[in-house]
Amino acid sequence: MKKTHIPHNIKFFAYTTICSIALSAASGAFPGSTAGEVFAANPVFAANPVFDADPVFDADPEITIPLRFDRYYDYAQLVEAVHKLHEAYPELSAIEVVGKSEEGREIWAITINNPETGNHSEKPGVYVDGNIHGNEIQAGEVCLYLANMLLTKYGENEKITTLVDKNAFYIIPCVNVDGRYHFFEDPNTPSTNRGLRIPKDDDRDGLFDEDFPDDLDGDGNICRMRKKDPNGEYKLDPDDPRVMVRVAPGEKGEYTLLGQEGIDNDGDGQVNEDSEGYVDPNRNWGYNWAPGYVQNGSGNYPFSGSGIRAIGEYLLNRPNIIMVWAFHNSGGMILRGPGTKALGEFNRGDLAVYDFLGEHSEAIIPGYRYLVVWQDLYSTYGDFTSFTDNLLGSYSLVGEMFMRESQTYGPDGRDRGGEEGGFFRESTGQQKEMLKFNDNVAHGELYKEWEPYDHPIYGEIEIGGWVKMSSRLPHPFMLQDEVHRVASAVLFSAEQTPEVEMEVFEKKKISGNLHRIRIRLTNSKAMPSISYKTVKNGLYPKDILAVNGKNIKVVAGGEIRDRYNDVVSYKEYKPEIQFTQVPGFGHVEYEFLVSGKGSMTIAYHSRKAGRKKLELEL
Ligand SMILES: [Ca+2]
Ligand SMILES: [Ca+2]
Ligand SMILES: [Ca+2]
Ligand SMILES: [Ca+2]
Ligand SMILES: [Zn+2]
Repeated sequence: MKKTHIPHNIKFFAYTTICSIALSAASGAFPGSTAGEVFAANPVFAANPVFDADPVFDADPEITIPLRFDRYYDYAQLVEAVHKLHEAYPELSAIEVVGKSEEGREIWAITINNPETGNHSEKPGVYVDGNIHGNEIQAGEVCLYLANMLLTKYGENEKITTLVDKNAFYIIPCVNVDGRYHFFEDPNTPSTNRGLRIPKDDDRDGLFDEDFPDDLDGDGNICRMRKKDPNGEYKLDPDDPRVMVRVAPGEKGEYTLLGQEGIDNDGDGQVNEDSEGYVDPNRNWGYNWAPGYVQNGSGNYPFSGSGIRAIGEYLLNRPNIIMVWAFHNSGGMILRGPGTKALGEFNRGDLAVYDFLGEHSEAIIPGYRYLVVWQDLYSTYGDFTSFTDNLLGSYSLVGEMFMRESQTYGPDGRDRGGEEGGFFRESTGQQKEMLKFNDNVAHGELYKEWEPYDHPIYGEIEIGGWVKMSSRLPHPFMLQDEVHRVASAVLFSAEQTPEVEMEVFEKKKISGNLHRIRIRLTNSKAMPSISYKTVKNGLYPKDILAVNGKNIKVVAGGEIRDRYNDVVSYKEYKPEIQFTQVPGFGHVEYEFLVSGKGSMTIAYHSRKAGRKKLELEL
């Protein structure tokens, strides 16, 4: 199979984030709403000046449960949606502020768990987040969708009810809250406003973030500039003059492309050379971190992002988390680590789990491909899932949501263009298909027609191209389908978190008051009770199987290697405590030789696979 490289965060974007200069035209789009009153009456919102200052919020429609997924929620609406979910299902959910961003916005988490079946910290934890890159907003919607599905279908759908009873779900719909806020509020391209709001002097002139792209025509988008030029390298496509085609060698050109919409704000002779940031929040984690000269955008030191640090602590305080999902856009990929080749491949046991989850995810979300980060894309240092794989001991997957191919115009939804094009340098064939989609399905909402503009440096130019809500985001009419399937892959992984049952399969009197007790721990799901990597690195103690009782003494105990030939590897000291791992779709067996009379307790205690207890009378 030919590998297509579809990076969502290639270096190119490191220099294309932009700054806030004007509010989008969305303000005032929904007059007559009562959302403002709801908002003001809520002390949580009222206490936060960020909300009070948001003029867009007051004009938007009221958010109701079940949530709608035919629209995108801006930052304030996303936070309100989290509150509304909790208010509608207070018994199954808890919400909290995990930390604050550079600009003081709150990062909210919602925990979904049925406390009647146990404390969240004693259940296999499934952590899901999204929108660590500010522009990747559907990654927030899929988190809201998952939370909405778990809560609204609890008691209605048997599978979902079982999962909410079995697991603890920790969901942070928006990691990069400043990024999401600015993506909605400011003019952007589909790929800008990714990073953290930590000022950075990209062009090393001593000034920070002094020249970002500018929304010259005031339409809320950063599009592209082109200028008529008989010596230019481009001409217009004869079928569709919106498409620019590179001229053949020796052929006369018609146009020069001038990059993103903008002017030379600081008069240094360069246009758009130092925009907002750039610290990439997905390169700022404290495992396999590397400085900027190795990993662009990594920040000055690991966890320099205040929200990133807060989420790191949040995770380490929840060692029961065994499954992690982080959502991004785009490309239609399910990615696993390792982030760099030097980290080494996962061992066989963990690989089997990843492959099982990855292959089922591919089936649940047709078109998505299960890939390995360093091998199929590029090396990433200090990325989130390297941290969770290695320091949280979880199985971790990244979902790159949305395939642009499905926005093309044609029966197979695939690129039918001639030449090969990368993700952001589409073939002209693909461009034309996407424009037909824009014209006939999205009714012109995704593409800004080229229009003349008088530029202070370039003179008579044209501005046009794909708008910010295009390209990496499904059109709202496609959103529900996308988030439902992707959330279903999360549900599948939750189903595969360990489910350990404990039984006494033999209780035999050997002599006098000496008994032989044999115990079996069976795991009916794909994930082991603790990952193989965790065991190998000694990240946590293994699971504990402990026997005790007032009037009993454990004389010997150990794992049964061969039940038929009575091969047991006895533990030399403290035989009443055994350390174990229960493999996925497998079991382990232990033998205890116990003297004495009366009752005894057998307890299994796993950080990630829950707890079990049995009482036995001798
Ligand atoms: Ca600068
Ligand atoms: Ca900068
Ligand atoms: Ca514009
Ligand atoms: Ca400049
Ligand atoms: Zn991303």
